[in-house]
Amino acid sequence: MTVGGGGPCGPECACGAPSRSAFVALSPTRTAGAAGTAAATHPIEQVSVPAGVFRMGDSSGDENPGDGETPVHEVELSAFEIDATPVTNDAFAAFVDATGYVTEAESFGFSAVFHLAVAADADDVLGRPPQTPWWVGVRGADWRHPGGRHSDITDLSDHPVVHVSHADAEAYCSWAARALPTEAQWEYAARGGLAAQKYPWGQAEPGIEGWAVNIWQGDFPSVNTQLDGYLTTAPVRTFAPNGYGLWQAVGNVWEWCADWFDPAYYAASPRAHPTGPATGATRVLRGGSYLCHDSYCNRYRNSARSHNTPDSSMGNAGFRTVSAR
Ligand SMILES: [Ca+2]
Ligand SMILES: [Cu+2]
Repeated sequence: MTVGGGGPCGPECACGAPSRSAFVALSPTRTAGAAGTAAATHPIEQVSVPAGVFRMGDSSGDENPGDGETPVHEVELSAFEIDATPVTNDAFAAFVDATGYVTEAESFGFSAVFHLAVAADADDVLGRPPQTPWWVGVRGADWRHPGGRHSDITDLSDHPVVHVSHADAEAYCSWAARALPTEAQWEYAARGGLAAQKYPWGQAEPGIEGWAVNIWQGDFPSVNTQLDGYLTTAPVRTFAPNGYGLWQAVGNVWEWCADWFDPAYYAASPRAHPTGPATGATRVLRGGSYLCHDSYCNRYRNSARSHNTPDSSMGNAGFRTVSAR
């Protein structure tokens, strides 16, 4: 279900933030970023996903109109290694310490923060896009300051890094000699060896037997009862891993994939090793986030898709990596 759903819609229909351009009229001038090079150690545990064939897409009838979760189609993949968890703040700090990399949120001077997570002075609040007033453009929000200037990551070292753009994620991957997963790799890994199931753990709805995923409980976007324990991000090893050893493939934070987004892609996707459309305007995001709620954004499912421009960043999106192709 989507608010005002029923037709094709952009990322504003999902719980991802609006694209950076929605805030840009309100933003200061961008300053140049910089990246050096240094020998990398990718400090995230990896798990093996065996070669195989799976049925990609939504077979449960939960597809969001316009997201392109169908047709279900067979995909064949070679074996690969994928991070057991999203890249953490600690891991991203190692990358930044080694290279001096400046993220896009830092160079643009702002990022998108969920309204209940803002920790900034009023004059750092750039405004709220009218379609999604729960997203606030906050000057000074970046990966080290997830709520704005008055926040930090002192107690969040094992939380997923957020406020990283697709370009930032690719820069990390270059340093780490890794790659972003293709969308097909991501979904195959999220399924954890189970066929045609809605969630990484199977078909059971979250909350039936305890909360197994960090999403939203209560009335979105104002009242979060936090039955799962978390208003925003949770440590990356919260709850339980799936059959391949991936933690929190769904919920917690959206994860950037390598592919360009096209809702029509599945109808023409090659069977072997699909890598997405040749070009596009937005990049794929997978897995949903702590803002997903059945009444608003049910994208905490294996097959759910979202997307945003490669320069966009927000407090509920990060990434995990795979072995370089
Ligand atoms: Ca939660
Ligand atoms: Cu969502």
